[in-house]
Amino acid sequence: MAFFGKNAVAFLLMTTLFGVSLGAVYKVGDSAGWTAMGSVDYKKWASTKNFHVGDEIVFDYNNKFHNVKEVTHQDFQSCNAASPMATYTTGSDSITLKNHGDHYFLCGVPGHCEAGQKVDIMVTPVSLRPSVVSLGAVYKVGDSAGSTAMGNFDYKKWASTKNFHVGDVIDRGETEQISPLHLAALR
Ligand SMILES: [Cu+2]
Repeated sequence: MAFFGKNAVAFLLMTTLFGVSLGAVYKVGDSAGWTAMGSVDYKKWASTKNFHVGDEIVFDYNNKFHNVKEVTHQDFQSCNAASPMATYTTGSDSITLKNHGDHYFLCGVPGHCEAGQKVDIMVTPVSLRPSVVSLGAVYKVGDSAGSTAMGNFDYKKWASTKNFHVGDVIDRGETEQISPLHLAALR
């Protein structure tokens, strides 16, 4: 019974954490995709978005004519594609945003960056949900029965009455705080 209770709690934690962490997917340039035709103002496009760590951006283009290179700020400014930090060439490149700050992308085909095929993806820190920001609750597994109680305590029912969030503390003899690190470890 006790082991089942722990699993039920872990399962609930995972579903809760995954629910918090689901990232958005943005197609760069929307329906126009990644193009040098001048039909998309990528600066304007990016300015309407609110990128967070864990979000995914997708570059969609014909790879006979374009590519995607992640470059430094300086190379972004000068449209220098000669020393990229990363190069993507599939024509449907999914990139997961892993860090805060600016991520600079341009097309390395001569003339394209100059024609406007460049985008600055600014990733802002994750804004936690109010319920997550609030002081974490402490849940003693099994309440007064404790996690080692044998037999007649319904752990599944106990867990189903709780609403776990990052920052909450699980107490099953030793305490354990739910942190964003758990979240990463669970992925
Ligand atoms: Cu191009």
